[in-house]
Amino acid sequence: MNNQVQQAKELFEQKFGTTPKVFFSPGRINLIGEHVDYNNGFVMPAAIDKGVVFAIAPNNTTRLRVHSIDMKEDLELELDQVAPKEGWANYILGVVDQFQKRGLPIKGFDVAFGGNLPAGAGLSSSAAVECGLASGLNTIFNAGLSRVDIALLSQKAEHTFPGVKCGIMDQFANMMGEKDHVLLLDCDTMEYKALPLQLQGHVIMLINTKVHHSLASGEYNVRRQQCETGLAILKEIYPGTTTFRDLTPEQVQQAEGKLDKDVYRRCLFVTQEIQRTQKAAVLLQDHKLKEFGQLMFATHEGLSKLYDVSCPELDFLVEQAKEHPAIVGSRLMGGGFGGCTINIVEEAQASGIAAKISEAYKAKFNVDAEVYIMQTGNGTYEIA
Ligand code: GAF
Repeated sequence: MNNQVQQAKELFEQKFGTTPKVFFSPGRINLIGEHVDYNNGFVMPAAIDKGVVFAIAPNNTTRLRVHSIDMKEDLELELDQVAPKEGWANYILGVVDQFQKRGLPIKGFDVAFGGNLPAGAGLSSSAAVECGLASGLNTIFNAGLSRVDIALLSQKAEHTFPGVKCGIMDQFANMMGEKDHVLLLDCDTMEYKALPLQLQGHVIMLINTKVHHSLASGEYNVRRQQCETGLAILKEIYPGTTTFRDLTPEQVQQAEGKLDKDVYRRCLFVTQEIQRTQKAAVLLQDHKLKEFGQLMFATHEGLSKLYDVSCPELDFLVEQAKEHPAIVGSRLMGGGFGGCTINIVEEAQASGIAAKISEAYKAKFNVDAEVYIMQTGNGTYEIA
């Protein structure tokens, strides 16, 4: 990351001629609890040590000037001209729009940003851009936002400009992450515990299918809508229900005839995944990694067969993982439709297994999968 920091600073100084403040904003992984953050469930993400670096300073004008180091593109406009655009600009402009809508202090500013998160891999580069910028603006204009405020503002920015109705997991992990810990986040109350990540000689290995996932494709929002539709019906059947947390998978099964087929499968998955994540949290704290891994496989099964967010490449990687006893658990991670699987693997076997699975993947899809051993890290911070 030191290279990225140096590069962002230098480019900033070259382009804008002033000295910036610099922020590091991480990507995230998620051990378990998928597609339940927007369903009042529990999730278990961690910030990682890869992410996006922002160099930022006020420019004493009424314009924003942003340089994307990776895209080699500039964005420049008057603050009162902020409106949705295409591509990466939306993640920037959505945050600026939220500052303006909330009446927070904001004036003209300059930014150079870039990072080392593989795009479209499901490591949440979008939340990293949103939270990194929001943290920078918060500091340079003294907006007085807390870390949780920044996460919520960034989530709203994603809803309004890119138009993805995401839950809070990614932005929360980005702001609240702690090195060597996973966060057990209750997405209903926003209470969380940082659990020490003790992997007993295992590592977290991601395998990137290189299938480009695009949450904005609309499928994500469709899932969210199906859950809302299902919950409304289940509330009528089971009076007193306020969220999916109040329902068991058995209750959803009993209501099968009253729900559209896809809506039923989504609701069944959500209630199962909420229970699974609660069990997983106990297992992790009891150091029962093998049992924890079994739940990861079960999550994948549900995401693939009930929630329909997998793809042949992800399913193949999880099937391959089952062939290696040194992999205790494997599943697709994040929104799905591509991106990475997350695997918990015996450290001593990790590189050998990575090579074998990559070879099988190449033989099947003629694509070179990428493998990353992940390290956790801290939530967004200013680099001194
Ligand atoms: C994406 C979303 F941004 C998260 O809020 C979450 O719903 C995740 O998909 C699925 O668990 O990363």
